[in-house]
Amino acid sequence: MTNTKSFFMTAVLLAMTITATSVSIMTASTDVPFAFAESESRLVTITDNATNLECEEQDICLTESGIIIGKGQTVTWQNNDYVTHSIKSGSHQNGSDRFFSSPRIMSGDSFSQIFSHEGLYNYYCPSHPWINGAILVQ
Ligand SMILES: [Cu+2]
Repeated sequence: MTNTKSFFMTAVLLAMTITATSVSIMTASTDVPFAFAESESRLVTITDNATNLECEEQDICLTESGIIIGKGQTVTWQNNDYVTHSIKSGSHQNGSDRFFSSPRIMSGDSFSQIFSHEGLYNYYCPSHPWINGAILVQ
C-alpha cells in the first residue's frame, strides 16, 4: 500500500466520521436535504503511464486512485493508455469479489459502473495489478 493510498484510507475514515456528524447536525437544525455537489458521474482516467509499474509509487496510474461518491452515482473508467486494461472489483491479493468486472477496455474506450449501495469498493486491473484504486460510496 502506497503512502497516498494510506492517506486515502485515513481520509475515508475521517470523511465517514464527519459525514455521520454532519448528517445528525443537519437533521436536527435544518430541512435542507443532504446533497452532493458532484455530478451523477465521476470519471477516472487510466493514464498513459499505467503500464509502467512505477506509476503506482507516484500514484499516477489513474487520475484519481481514491474517490468518494454518493449512492446511485456512476463511475466511468476511461482508458487513455495505449494498451488494453480491465477493471475488476476486489484486490490482486484476494482476487475478485465479483461485485463488478469490466470487459477488456480497449485504448480510447471506457467502462461505467453504477454504485447503488454504500460501502468501500477496491478495484484493480488483473493484467497490471499495480493499477488499483478504491471507491467509497456513502
Ligand atoms: Cu491493465
